[in-house]
Amino acid sequence: MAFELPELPYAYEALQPFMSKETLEFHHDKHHKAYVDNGNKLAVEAGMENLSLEEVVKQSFGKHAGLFNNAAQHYNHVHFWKWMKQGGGGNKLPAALQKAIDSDLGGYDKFKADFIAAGTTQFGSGWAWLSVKNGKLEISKTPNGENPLVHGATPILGVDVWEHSYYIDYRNARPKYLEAFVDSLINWDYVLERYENA
Ligand code: MN3
Repeated sequence: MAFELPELPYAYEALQPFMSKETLEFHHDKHHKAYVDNGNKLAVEAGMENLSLEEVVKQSFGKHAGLFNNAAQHYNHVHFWKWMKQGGGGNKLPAALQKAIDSDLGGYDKFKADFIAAGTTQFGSGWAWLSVKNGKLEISKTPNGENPLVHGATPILGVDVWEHSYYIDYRNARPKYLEAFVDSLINWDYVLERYENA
């Protein structure tokens, strides 16, 4: 089925001052749209236009680099918009998530430090992730559009560390962007929904 650019689930101004209207206009309207348009063309060329998005991501990995890059980035961004909300972030987590982070990742403070470190140490473009693998939470990082789906895990939270995600608002200060994402933007309700369905 054809990929479609979803509407943002909030107004372009909603995430200010942590993520500006200008960043969301470029990031959603230009970057994400390009992944959708290119992905649709390349899916037809690869004969994968009738597969679900997840199947395109998994089946193109390592085989069709152009299609994989665009389809995976479409998948990543569909969820990235929903992983943020106005008034989000911080350490008031839904109980089930708090429990899993305590038992699998050593508590919220360690989760926060390790998640930010994953994003900070991803050299060049990529993503930092919180995923469920074999029933347990894990933190990881991936280059470019790659995501945990192709490593047998289900991503329940991800943060985009491509420069287009933070350069307008934070210039080169990627750690400050990651700190703001964790403290003020994460939509823990959507993380919980992904966790319960993982
Ligand atoms: Mn992006």
